[in-house]
Amino acid sequence: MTSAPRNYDIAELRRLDVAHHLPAQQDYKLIEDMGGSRIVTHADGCYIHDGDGNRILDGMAGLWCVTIGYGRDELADVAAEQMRELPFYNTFFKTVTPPAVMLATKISSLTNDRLPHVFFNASGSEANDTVFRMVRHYWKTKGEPERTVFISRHNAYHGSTVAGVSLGGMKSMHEQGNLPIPGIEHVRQPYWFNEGRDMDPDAFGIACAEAIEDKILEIGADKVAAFIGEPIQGAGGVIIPPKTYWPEVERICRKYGILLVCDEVICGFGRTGNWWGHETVGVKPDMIAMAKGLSSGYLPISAVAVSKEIVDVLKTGGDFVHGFTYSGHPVAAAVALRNIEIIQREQLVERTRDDTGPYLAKALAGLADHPMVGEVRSAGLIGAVEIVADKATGARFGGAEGTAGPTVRDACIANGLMVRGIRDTIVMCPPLIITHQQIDDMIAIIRRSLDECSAELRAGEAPPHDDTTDRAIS
Ligand code: PXG
Repeated sequence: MTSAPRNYDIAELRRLDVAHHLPAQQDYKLIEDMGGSRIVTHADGCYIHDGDGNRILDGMAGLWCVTIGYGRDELADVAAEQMRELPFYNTFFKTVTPPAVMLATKISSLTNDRLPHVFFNASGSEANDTVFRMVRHYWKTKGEPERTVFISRHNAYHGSTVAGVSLGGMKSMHEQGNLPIPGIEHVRQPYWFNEGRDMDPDAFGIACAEAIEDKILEIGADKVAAFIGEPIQGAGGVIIPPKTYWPEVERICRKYGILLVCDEVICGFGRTGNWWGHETVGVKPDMIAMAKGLSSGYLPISAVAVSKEIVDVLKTGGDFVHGFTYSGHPVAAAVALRNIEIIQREQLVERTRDDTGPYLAKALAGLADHPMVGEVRSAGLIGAVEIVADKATGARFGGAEGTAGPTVRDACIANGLMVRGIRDTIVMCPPLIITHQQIDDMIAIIRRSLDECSAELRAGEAPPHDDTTDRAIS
């Protein structure tokens, strides 16, 4: 149950928002010109409510995270209980709390104990910072200190900290703050619709994997520490690689003895119809980063799960001097644990795999005949619609990759659906509790919004850019 909305003074909150609050990844001047951000006041199930009285179907599960939907009393109760019993204790003083141990054990079991050791942090970015430091420390401890280089992909998203941005491949983020830091190399992304339509998808997948091998040979295999990738790129535009890609990536990593790291921050916890995105794409990583769906966003928590082989080496290296105040936070861990129990109890992974995922794929396929739709794609409950000016050639509005996505996204929001617009793509990632009817509503709103934007897009009006990753073309 969602508590009744409080009697907020929305106009005053918007004024104070402009005066004092700096939002994430935004153009502050744009927010000022808008007179402040939309104030989201409360939410239930798959819907968010704003201060203007709009009820919006949340096709983004918050920010790719509210897997079990909003308004779960059970999680509020668990948090309150844990706060009363023990609101905080750290994992620095040879100490730990029961929820942290139990959650680590649960995460290990979700990997079938293939990745039995778990390190906690508070965000996806911190998880990837942990990956970065742990991998380099591993190789040094193992006696191969030269192995320091990470290979990642253009248009990957791995977070907003210095290591996260650097591992990521968002050009607009690199341009701010002289990033990436040294020792990170980016290779092409497996984005068939944009970069490979002149090739058979399977051959394109192999070619993209070969780019990794070429890069390894260029750097020198003995200097490469790890390859990191999202099984499906989320913020980059829900890029689902051809099925040949990941197995070939794994083969190449194994051939050169390079660690394989999957960033499961979006793909984990059932999103793609399996517990892990790496299962969906068919590889066995040495390390995974997770966040978002770990707690369904109810509290900030992230984790890195690590193989026995890596931890055995770390055990020979003394202190690994890495960790955060909130590593293994007991309240966040207790909430995450119960969140996972709910996912299991309600069989949301199986439902995504067998029911709602295929239903979304079918519903999206029904959009494919739209004159402005170049491609639809999905895996489980993550999907994308490519917006094109010319269906036959795939040409974009304005003649080059642009911003049709944010334009159509704005229309979707006005029509009662929250989605993301990334360049010329509409992406969706609804809560895993979404129903068939809500999926139908989502697709109907996207169709209607495409129709409504058709004239504007054909007239070539420049739509506003109001979102950093929307701009991230690299
Ligand atoms: N890895 C992946 C794959 C992510 O999607 C992070 C790491 C970083 O997590 P934190 O918790 O530090 O934000 C993410 C986060 C977007 C968007 O534009 C996506 C994310 C964050 C902000 C915006 O869709 N994903």
